[in-house]
Amino acid sequence: MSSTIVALSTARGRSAIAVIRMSGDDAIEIAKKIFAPFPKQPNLLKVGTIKTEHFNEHAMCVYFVAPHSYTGENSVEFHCHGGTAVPQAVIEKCLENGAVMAQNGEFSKRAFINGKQNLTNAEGIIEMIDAETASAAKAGANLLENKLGKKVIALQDQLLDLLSACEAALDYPEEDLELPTTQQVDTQLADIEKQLSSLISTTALGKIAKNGIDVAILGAPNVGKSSLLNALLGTDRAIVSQIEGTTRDTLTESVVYRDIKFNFIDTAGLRQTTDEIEEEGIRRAHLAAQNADVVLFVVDNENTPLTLEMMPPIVTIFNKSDLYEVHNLGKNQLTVSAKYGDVEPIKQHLYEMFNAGDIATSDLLITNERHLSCLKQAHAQTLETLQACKTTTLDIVANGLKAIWDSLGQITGTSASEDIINRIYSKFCLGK
Ligand SMILES: Nc1nc2c(ncn2[C@@H]2O[C@H](COP(=O)(O)OP(=O)(O)OP(=O)(O)O)[C@@H](O)[C@H]2O)c(=O)[nH]1
Ligand SMILES: [Mg+2]
Repeated sequence: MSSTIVALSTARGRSAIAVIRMSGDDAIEIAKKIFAPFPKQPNLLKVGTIKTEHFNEHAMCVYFVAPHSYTGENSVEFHCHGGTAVPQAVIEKCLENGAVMAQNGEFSKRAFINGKQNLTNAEGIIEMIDAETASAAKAGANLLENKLGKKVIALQDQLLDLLSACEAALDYPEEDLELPTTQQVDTQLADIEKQLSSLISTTALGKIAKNGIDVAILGAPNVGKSSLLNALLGTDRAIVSQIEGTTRDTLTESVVYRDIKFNFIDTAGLRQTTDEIEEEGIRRAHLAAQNADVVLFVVDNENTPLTLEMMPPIVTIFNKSDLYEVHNLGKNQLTVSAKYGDVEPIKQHLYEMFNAGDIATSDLLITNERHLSCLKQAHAQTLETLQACKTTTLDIVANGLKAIWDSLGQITGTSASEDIINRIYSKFCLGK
């Protein structure tokens, strides 16, 4: 017996319509008490009235009978006027008649419990809701369409075949079953290892699809870093002046270029200083550079020594190209005029540098930390088991196979703990 939950499924605030969702054993009975005339059939939206304490709300109602609903339970949706007061009054009516307020993600969690979705589907929904670019939405849609789930299940099937062959031979030695040789296990496992590492290797592109590319803009004072940020964004975002040391705080703004989000970080000019605030700004500039995917090192003449020692790759930008000419541009060096020229070539360069074009053609990218850590664990166990194939007996190998199977199962949820499941669904908004 499941309680009947209710929540507003559309965003709060002023809007044309609001959708209120109710799910649970009594959802249809409760709806019948408050909405008339109640639809005669499921799955059809009908116009009617909800009598609330202070007013009559002209709304629409549709109901779904278990298991044919999003949650797999009896469910009802009211499509009423938007805003704050009307949806609130409708929710009150549901509560008065026995429903309880839903927790964040409770509808989706029930869908999981009722076998309507697996964990990667749920995470795909979250990624789609959060997506700011088409690439990010596509990565979410792939999860929702169960592309990763199917891949994981295929790998698990392969493991299960191996495991059952090992176990049958181990458990029923008297049957004289043909024992798979460790050599056979070895070949198949090597194939699984290859598939896992190729999945893991999509993470770099996955991160770009989901979060974009973090680009820190560094350089000496006055070389035109803030001018460059403004030009890249196409807006007058940062203060620009001929006074050295204008920018103190780091300043991050994003722009979408060919479906990829670029997160540009303007920073304080690098120089020796005794000014405490400026010093802090410079410390933050270095930090931004360390955490970025790439640094644009801006200079404003041809003779600046490139003395930047940092981790991420560096693209040197010879700015103020209207004032001088650069002879012999090297690899990862570009010349632009932030003030007078076109800075699109920088975006183009970064786009190509990170192979962002491959995102559109790739079928499956790992975009989720949790999936990555399960895959890495499975991969490490595969390597260990491969080693065991060479040095130990079949029963130890079988244990290894089980461990890999379990790690993969955590991705889709077949072997995930209650904690993990709760954590995933709590990320949902209310009403989802
Ligand atoms: N001629 C020319 N001047 C530029 C160009 N880009 C920037 N400037 C000028 O250079 C000066 C410094 O520009 P900013 O963008 O404030 O430089 P910054 O690197 O952010 O400086 P700080 O914040 O002090 O570190 C301003 O007077 C800009 O107008 C350019 O392409 N050509
Ligand atoms: Mg500046």
